[in-house]
Amino acid sequence: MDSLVLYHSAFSPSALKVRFVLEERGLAWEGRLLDLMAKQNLQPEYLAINPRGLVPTLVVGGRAVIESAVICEFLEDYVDAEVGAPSLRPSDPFACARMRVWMKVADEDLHWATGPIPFATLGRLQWLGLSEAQREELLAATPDRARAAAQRSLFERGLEAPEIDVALATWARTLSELEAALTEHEWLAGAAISLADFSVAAHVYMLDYMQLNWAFEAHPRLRRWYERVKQRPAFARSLDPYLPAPVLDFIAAQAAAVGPGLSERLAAASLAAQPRG
Ligand SMILES: N[C@@H](CCC(=O)N[C@@H](CS)C(=O)NCC(=O)O)C(=O)O
Repeated sequence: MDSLVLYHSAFSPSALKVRFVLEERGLAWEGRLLDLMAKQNLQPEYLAINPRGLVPTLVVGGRAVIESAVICEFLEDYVDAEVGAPSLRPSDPFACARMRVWMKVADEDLHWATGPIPFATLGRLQWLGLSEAQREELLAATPDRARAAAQRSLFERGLEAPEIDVALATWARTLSELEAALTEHEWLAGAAISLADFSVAAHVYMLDYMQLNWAFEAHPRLRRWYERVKQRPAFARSLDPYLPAPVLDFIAAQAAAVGPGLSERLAAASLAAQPRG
């Protein structure tokens, strides 16, 4: 099998999803870490392999595969069945369809609900250390203009930015959906863990480190599911190497200051949540 090289970053849920899968399958891979707040993802060398300037990218024997969900399914197709741990894609077509729905929820909904919260808190602190000219340069270089506009809003308004209310409303609705799905199966797609669980867990991890504790208190099946995911050896192997103790301590201190308020806002958003229609 060709070498697997993952361009990633410590906190990106999209990158974390792929690290979970590489580790759960027991595949050998090399990492190239990029600093997203410094926009290393927009350097010409990286844009040459991923013109969208986003992480992750998996380079397989010199050929790039982009988009985290596509990378996860690519690995299922590319890796010989006998290599590594069992497949994370169910063979039953209905379970596979459920898996893909959760992967879409992770990419299309949770992706936009996860990023704003750490950006408005931890990322904002990092950007406060830059000059206005440096910040403008980073924003001007961001190819996706909607993403740049959201980053500007989150930098200027922090947790009061409208993107945070949208994020909390999305989380409120999705937490109910997850709790309901977990009444039917132990894992999101069925009786066995699948790409669905890792795709969603990569986002639920943000609720954990930002201390939005209400999410776990009010959704006991989700809490037990997340505990089961955390017990997989792949979970620690995907996170520990990238999170030195001083970084974790810093995040815990910031999260302790904002987590309770965000939890209250999430509980209120849940009362107002409309089912998906
Ligand atoms: N749909 C893409 C999303 C990738 C994405 O948005 N990555 C974020 C980190 S989670 C990123 O690279 N952001 C860079 C930036 O905002 O400049 C995937 O799943 O791979």
